Amino acid sequence: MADRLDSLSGELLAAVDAAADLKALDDVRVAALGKKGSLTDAAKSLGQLPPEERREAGRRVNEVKDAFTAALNAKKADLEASALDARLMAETVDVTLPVRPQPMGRLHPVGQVMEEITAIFADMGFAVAEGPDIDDDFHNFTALNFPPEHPARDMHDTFFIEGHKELVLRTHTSTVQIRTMLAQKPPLRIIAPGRTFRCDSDATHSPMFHQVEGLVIDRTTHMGHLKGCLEDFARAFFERDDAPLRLRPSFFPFTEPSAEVDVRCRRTKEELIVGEGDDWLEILGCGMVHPNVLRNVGLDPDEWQGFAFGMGIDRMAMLKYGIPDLRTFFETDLRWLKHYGFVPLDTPTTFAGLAR
Ligand code: 2NL
Repeated sequence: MADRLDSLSGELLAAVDAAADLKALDDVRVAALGKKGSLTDAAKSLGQLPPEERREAGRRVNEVKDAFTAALNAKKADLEASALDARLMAETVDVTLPVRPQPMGRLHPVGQVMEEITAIFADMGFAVAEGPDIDDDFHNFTALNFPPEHPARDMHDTFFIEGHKELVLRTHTSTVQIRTMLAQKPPLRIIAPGRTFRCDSDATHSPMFHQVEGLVIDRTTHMGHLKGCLEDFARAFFERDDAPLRLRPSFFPFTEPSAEVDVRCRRTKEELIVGEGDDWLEILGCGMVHPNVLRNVGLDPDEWQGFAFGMGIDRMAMLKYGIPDLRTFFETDLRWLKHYGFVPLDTPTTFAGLAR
């Protein structure tokens, strides 16, 4: 028995030493300590020994087992370390390589201009508000002082949701300002950028388009604040020291007085220059919030007043970046996007420059 154990010990330790990987090492373990393993067998056969030999042989079996287990664990740690080393070598990343060999993706001009406009008004202290694309008649029309059954509702070429008489695709983002005025106490200073929908489609109209509306409500807000705010905006957006504006009287159900806003410009055969020249270019609509609108959201017009404005983002993008046809915005043509799109990560900020 003693001789058998000595040679078994030698074999086992040699097998541990020879195991090339973790799988082979586990095979060695099972062959020795498994149900039919060689060491398990040796332990079982102790019972057949004469009692006087049994004690010494038992001690020796445990000794061999302990030495084997220790060798097994040491070898296992060794193999695991070299397996990790090998994996780390195989998975090395060259962090000096460029993230992308070529910047492939481009941001759509609509998203870019929306970010630009948002950055400008955020800088002036406006908060950004959002709301649902589908809204009800109250938020889209009634609260905004559109009389019931009034042709102004048709004027908007409204998309109605089939089977839901009260629901429409919002025709302007004013719905968001109504929701904000109902939910928050004035003073308020918000802009609402987003998608809007009207049943109209030609070279200058798309059934889905984008708008930014702005709203300021305070106790003494007046038309001078409105014009000053829009002048600051125009200078920032067109990136000019001066971008003179002209307000022309107009009509919207939700403002009184109402005005259309033009920026000074020069048109040549090839291009449109904003901020100089003798011509005017319409860029947005605005006015003082109608007292009825204030009443409809529970504000006392003798205590609160404010201004509002709205502009089409798609149109602003066409003007600023010289894109001639609105329809191309929504054709998802990758060559067009490569030409008119913007490199990601150059996020517009008023301090680093809006578009680079
Ligand atoms: C345009 C003109 C405008 C507003 C939008 C507004 C919103 C509320 C109350 C009063 Cl909640 N007014 N928005 C005011 C004047 C003009 O948009 O031409 N948009 C493209």
